[in-house]
Amino acid sequence: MTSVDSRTPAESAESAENARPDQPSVAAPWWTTAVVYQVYPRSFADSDGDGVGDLGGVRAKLGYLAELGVDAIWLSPVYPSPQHDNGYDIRDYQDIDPVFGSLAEFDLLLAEAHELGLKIVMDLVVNHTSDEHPWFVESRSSLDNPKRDWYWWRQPGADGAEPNGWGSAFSGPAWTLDPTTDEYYLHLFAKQQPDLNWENPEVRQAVYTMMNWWLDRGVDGFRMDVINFIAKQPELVSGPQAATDGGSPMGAQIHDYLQEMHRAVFAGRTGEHLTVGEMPGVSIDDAVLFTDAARAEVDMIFQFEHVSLDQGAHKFDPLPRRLPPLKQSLARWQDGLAETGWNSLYLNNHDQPRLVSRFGNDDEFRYESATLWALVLHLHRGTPYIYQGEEIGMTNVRFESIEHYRDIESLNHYREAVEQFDQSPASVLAGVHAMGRDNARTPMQWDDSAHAGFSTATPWLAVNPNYPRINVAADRDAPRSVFAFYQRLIALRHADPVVALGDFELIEPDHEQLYAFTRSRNGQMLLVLANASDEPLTVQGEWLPDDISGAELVLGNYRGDGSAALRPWDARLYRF
Ligand code: TEU
Repeated sequence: MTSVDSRTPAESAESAENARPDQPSVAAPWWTTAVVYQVYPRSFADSDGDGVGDLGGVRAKLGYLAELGVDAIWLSPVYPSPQHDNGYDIRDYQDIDPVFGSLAEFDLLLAEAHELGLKIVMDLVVNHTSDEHPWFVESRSSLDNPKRDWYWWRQPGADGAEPNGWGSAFSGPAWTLDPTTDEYYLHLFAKQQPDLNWENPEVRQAVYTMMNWWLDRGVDGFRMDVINFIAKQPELVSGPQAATDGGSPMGAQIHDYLQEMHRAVFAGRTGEHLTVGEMPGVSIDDAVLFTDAARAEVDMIFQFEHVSLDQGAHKFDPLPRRLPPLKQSLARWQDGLAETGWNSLYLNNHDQPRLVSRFGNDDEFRYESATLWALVLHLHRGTPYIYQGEEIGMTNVRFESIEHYRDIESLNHYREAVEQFDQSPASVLAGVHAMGRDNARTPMQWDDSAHAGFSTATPWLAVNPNYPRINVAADRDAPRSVFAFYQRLIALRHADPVVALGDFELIEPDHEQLYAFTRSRNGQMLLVLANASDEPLTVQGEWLPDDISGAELVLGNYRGDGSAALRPWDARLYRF
């Protein structure tokens, strides 16, 4: 977040480069050359031997992250929480859950990270609280409690039914009847995650006060959980049986709320902050508004289009994956935010299956396909996010029974599908194997010792059984190291303005195997050629520069013989 400069990254950089010595120059925002690493603390490193990762574990691994070369760490929630949704259900916004450590330890982490030049970005979960948050405890206690209106309460519909037909993201209705007052409250996620009523100005002020408290403590920004849902569509909360089921709950006031938040929290601050809003279901046009620097809302958003393409009628019923829709989708977002706004770039996070299993070949070509997707993603224009374990090519897990899973979304889905809809347990489990969030949440694989070096105790979620083969120590010793490849990509973004800011152009959008694009700026051009398939591929086309054989191969995932034919999952970056 830069409150002093309201020009687009492109405009700022342009003027910085063209500036004569006698003119003041303004650099592009710091995050145009930055790479962010997401830590999911539960699963990262356990320092006190209770089987759950913690802040001590993050502190112990700061050197590892500095060596990787990232600029900032996004920390998934570490606040006090009953942990129904692994901390995305917060009981107290201004403390640290004892399972993760203490505020004093958080301050140490922050100081040590800053010492190493690493920023810390907190997870801001303010669409909902835990049902154990004192605000909700008060709100539910009586119809005339002063905090009643801090949440969405509605009277039962006809025959005592839910106020409307909206469903929760974690199965079942989005409304739960509270016996204390015989009214329903709204929860877009689990019933232990009641939605805050942002129409109430007291709620908004309480959140801004809390955000300022963290920034004053020294944190460097916020990743904002489902932030576009804080504004609700009117029919969601006051309509009859909603005809909007399956649509987005986002309401039009969202821009007002984000601008107000910016004024109340960021406007007066100097220094380098980051705001990234997680926003399921938004369009490119929406994104331009959210990330237009002149509007002062957020720096960038996480959009979901490219990770929804393989979802059929239901998330757990994946469709066959094809390359053209994926690259065309990402290219549309590149084009849409080229002039105004900024993209964030991700294929993985704590909610998504592992990229090498989803989009690559996690068996025969694990190294090649992990590095192919790394190269492709990091050469797009935007701020790349790396999710823990991605940098060593960690894969999905296939536990043989639902008992081994912990994620509330998968468990609720399994119960509903098997018990209510009579689906076969084996087929439901297959969906969880492919799409379940625990794929991303198995403990970080540090080495081949017991529990993968994550903990000395039995971990809260079992380690992926492939850890003796796939782990940080083995990857770093290997001649072909995924980690080393990420290091080079990160260094490249820091050093090369074409990578950070160059124009993007997709080539051969309909090709089923080839992922090719150029980046260009000030007469320089980079070309990415990638074969996203198990079969060799001969690249042809009028667009292929004549002088390719003489071009500099900046980075590739095979030892180069300079041949024109791309081997399986061959990925190359050329400079002209
Ligand atoms: O996720 C919001 C979201 O829309 C989805 O990605 C969600 O995780 C689900 O998988 C939909 O199928 C955010 C957090 O990232 C997620 O971990 C939380 O569970 C959720 O919000 C509620 O806070």
